[in-house]
Amino acid sequence: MIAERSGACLASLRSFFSNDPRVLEWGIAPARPTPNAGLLRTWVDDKLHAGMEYMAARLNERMDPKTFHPWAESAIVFAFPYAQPLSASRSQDAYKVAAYARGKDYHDTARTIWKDAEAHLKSDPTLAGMRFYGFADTAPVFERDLASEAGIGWRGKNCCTLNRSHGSAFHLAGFFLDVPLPPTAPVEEFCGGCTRCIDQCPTDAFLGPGRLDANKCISYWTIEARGEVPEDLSRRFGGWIFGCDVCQEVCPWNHKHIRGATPEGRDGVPGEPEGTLPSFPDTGNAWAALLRKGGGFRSRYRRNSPLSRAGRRNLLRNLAMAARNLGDTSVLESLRASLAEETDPVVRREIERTVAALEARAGMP
Ligand code: B12
Ligand code: SF4
Ligand code: SF4
Repeated sequence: MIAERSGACLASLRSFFSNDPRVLEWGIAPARPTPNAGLLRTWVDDKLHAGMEYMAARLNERMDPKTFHPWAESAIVFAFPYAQPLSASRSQDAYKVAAYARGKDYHDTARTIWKDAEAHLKSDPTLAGMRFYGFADTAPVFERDLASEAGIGWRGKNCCTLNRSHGSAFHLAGFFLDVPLPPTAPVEEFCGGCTRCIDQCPTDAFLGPGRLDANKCISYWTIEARGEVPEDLSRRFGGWIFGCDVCQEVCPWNHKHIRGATPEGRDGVPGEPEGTLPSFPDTGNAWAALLRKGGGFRSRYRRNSPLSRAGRRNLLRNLAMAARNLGDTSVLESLRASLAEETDPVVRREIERTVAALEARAGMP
């Protein structure tokens, strides 16, 4: 009976994933603590999670899927591409948004894929009563480690799950099943002697290979943190206003994808309906106008975009930091207008600093 269920499940998974153009890779891991679960505890104990308290909460569940779902036997992990390819060609003078966020929210894409998978699996009468739980950064799951266990890729020194065919420009998601399945073989590690990601991180956020201090990471500060960013750190953020792709852009395993792609050329994940991407401002002034109160940010990005995680307030703070770093005096007028209406002390301070720095740059008294 168990063997029959496992066989049916494996066949159904194979037929689903081999016909789904949205998915780059998939694999199976046993639902048990991964051999590296201890790395997660050390990371939290060392306070490398900065202000992300959700990483410290429910740590045991994150380390062991069985604590989370005692019935789980197998974890199916799949990878699907970022909304846009990584781009090395974007100007150093530009305001930048991470590739994954330049499109619709990946949680929605993941949910659609796993719901389709669930329907496909349960259409087989042998599997109709199976237990199923989907995740895509929506639950306490150690996704990159499960991905390594499921043979999706290896753990790069930049922490990202890396794959020889696809680089790292993909998201991870998956689902737990109550069916025991044979695990996929893990893949070999191919970083070799390379250390480009560690050497070229603008804020020196890596304490060592695969060990990221979120307290120094641009991605943490621009997406997750709501407080004031230490000025000696924000000075190194360049034009990033949401996330950061540097440690992936410099990775040789991503270069063929960067070279082969027109930066804004693909509309979303292959296999999804076209025309789902919200457009992005291309100048500091246009960003500032969008981020004014009533400037349209909420209606454009509230739903269906990763930018909603940072929200209008954080993005305005980030824009002010980036304008200062880029020395973009053309946004002075717009930022003064924002200052006149903003009440949040963190955002106000950031804009004031920028206005003062840009006025000095423009030679204004
Ligand atoms: C918290 C978090 C963050 C934090 C902390 C990142 C971090 N490195 O821990 C911040 C906000 C900084 C962040 C940034 C980003 N994130 Co994030 N994040 C998460 C989250 C919610 C948890 C990650 C976690 O557990 N961190 C704790 C540490 C210990 O775990 P880890 O880095 O995942 O673990 C591996 C390494 O530490 C490595 N390791 C540890 N020690 C050692 C030692 C050696 C020698 C080696 C080789 C490796 C190694 O092994 C661990 C297990 O595989 C996951 C979703 C999830 N639920 O898992 C997404 C997730 C990891 N993020 C993701 C993405 C896309 C990003 C960004 C690229 C977004 C951006 N462009 O700005 C950046 C990349 C930054 C980076 N280089 O890691 C994707 C990763 C996809 C991929 N291909 O790897 C995930 C899986 C979300 C998703 N479902 O798609 N993120
Ligand atoms: S995302 Fe940016 S700041 Fe964070 S570790 Fe990578 S290169 Fe450094
Ligand atoms: S840049 Fe080099 S060391 Fe870093 S993840 Fe890529 S191959 Fe590995």
